[in-house]
Amino acid sequence: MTAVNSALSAAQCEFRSNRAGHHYGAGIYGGPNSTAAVSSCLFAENRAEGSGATIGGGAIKHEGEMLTVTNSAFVNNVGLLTMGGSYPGATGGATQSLGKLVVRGSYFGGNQANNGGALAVYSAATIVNSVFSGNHALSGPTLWTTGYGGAIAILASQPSQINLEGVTIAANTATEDAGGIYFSGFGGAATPPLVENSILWGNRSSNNELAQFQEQVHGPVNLWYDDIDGLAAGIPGEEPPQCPGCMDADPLFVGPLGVDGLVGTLDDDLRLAGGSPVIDAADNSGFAGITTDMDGNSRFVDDPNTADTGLGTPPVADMGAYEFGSAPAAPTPTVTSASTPVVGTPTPTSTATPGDTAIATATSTVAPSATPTVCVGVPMAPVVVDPPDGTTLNVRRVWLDWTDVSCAMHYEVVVRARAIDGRRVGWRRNLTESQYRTRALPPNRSCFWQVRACNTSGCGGWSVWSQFNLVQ
Ligand SMILES: [Ca+2]
Ligand SMILES: [Ca+2]
Ligand SMILES: [Ca+2]
Repeated sequence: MTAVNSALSAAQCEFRSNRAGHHYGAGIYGGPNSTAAVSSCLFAENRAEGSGATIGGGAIKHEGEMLTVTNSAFVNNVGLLTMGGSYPGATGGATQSLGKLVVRGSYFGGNQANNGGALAVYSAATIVNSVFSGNHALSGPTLWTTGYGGAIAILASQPSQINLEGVTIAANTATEDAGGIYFSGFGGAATPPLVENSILWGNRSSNNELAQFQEQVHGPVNLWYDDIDGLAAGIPGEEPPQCPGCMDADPLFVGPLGVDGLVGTLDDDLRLAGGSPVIDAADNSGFAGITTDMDGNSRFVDDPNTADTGLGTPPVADMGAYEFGSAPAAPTPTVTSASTPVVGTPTPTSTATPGDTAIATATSTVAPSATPTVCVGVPMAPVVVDPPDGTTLNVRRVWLDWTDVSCAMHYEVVVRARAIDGRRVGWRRNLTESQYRTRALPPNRSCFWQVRACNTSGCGGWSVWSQFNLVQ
């Protein structure tokens, strides 16, 4: 699919085994003046290969205004330089991003490219609650430097804010430098990225001269409340790495290879096992505006068996993509005498594998039709449906739509201009339907909105912030 001067959105879809030549992404190409929003999609075995100065993005190449990726999975996509010489290497096996990028709740496994096995980032980016497992950066037939950044290569050459929040990066490899995250810094011209509340574990590079720490992350990256393999040993002969609130301890993943015994496939389970040192060890403020983890469960859950070593008012969040012990509230009897079946919210389930969250959003928690719905406590957070995150619209009044939440009696919506802490331009409480049409909003503006569901017990968590852009 290609978008130029337009808004593209794709949901609950699969892009498989596509091929692209020297310039375009094999799955999606977002060209100049476009936005693209992808949600609940699987990208598998797409390849962008050939020769050229900008080749890459096996699944998605993004040169537009905004690319939003939500609850999706990228597996075994490839960006490769096949004939080199004076061309630089292909970057971003899954996604090559030259415009603004937001990734939430997504899985990247087994992708490869010359630089940035999964992701190559050239511009502002926010990556939240996502997993990178078994991606690979491999040297190419070129005079340029290749084999950098097994999971992510940050190649911005000018100031751009790049944040990783609650990200798990494990068992990625690079032939040259930084199996995890590589940041060149371009002579100090680029803004140092922030890697916060994240796990970098077991990433490797074949360059034996590197310290174990540099195999996880290389370059002037700001680190804050992370678990990093080799941090304690640091880089021999250099000052210890600056990493406040950080640790160097096995995060105790449940099953990093999954049942197939292979790294980089959809069944890799990077959830935390009991006793993991990263439980209740994050800085809550880093998750401001984020209410859920990669499974769509609450981001803030206390584990009573773990001392809180993180920062913030309990419950304290965990490092990495998954919150330990977080699950949808278990129902116990009361309320509703529903004679009609009530269908629950199709949020990703807590038992789903990363792949399931990508392709199986239809698996909802459905109450048996003969049984009255039981409700206790506040409702779950709704999931934003429309407009898809990052959409550009040319209307002034916008229809907002979200999933019905079981046990909700009414909804509350907030719309803010320019930023999630910007001026409030819309606010409604006591909405009895799961949709709302705003009043006329300011033109030529980005708006951010979220919604929560309420009942007699109070209001549940807010949905993830969603953005739309108004042109007119
Ligand atoms: Ca596996
Ligand atoms: Ca605790
Ligand atoms: Ca916690």
